[in-house]
Amino acid sequence: MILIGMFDSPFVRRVAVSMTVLGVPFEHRNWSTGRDAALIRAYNPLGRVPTLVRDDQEVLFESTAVLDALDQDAGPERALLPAGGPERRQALQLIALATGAADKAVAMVYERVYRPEDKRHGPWLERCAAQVHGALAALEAHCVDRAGQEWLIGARMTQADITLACCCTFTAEAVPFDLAPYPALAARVARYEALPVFQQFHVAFDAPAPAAATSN
Ligand SMILES: N[C@@H](CCC(=O)N[C@@H](CS)C(=O)NCC(=O)O)C(=O)O
Repeated sequence: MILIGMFDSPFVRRVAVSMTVLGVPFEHRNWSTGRDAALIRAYNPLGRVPTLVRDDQEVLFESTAVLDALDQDAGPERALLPAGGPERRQALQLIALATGAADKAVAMVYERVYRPEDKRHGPWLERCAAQVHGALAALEAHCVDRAGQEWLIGARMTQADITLACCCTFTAEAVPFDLAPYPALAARVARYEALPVFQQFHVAFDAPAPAAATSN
């Protein structure tokens, strides 16, 4: 399989970590949504990452859809998203909070990268920041509830843990947001980030090139 996208994207990174946890080997194309937009569009009409080219050349995009396919391949015993019931609902809600925070962080980065400085819209940036803080506070509450438990849900690592680390680290590093006001969340993210599988795919945030440089 070929995974397209840079690991400073929380969405690409959660796929890379998940593939590694599931033991799925992949080739990596370190393509930027800025300078390599045309290359990415050849596989994904949206020009977004992650994009996964499967061994049979089927192309998947949208990280949730990619992860769903990987879980299907892995089978119900090894799938990273709990199979059903309250655990699945809870995992999906935690994932929604974490990816939602990352989505808003990406929007803030794009406002900075793609809009001229004198045209940036303060109320929009404030709204995004409030939404990120709302999500981080809700994640903090869950981490407080899970104090002393190794994983967010049940007794093994799930997609909620992977997504939490990837999205919170991105949010903290790319905008940046200080996680200190969320100590249980910060401690859990730091503990996950120290694991080899997270270290393997951690790279410094590299903002996409501004619009003027991406017309290729
Ligand atoms: N919901 C999407 C979000 C992916 C996303 O926002 N990717 C960013 C990089 S972090 C991207 O491709 N940006 C380029 C663009 O949207 O134009 C997913 O989970 O795959």
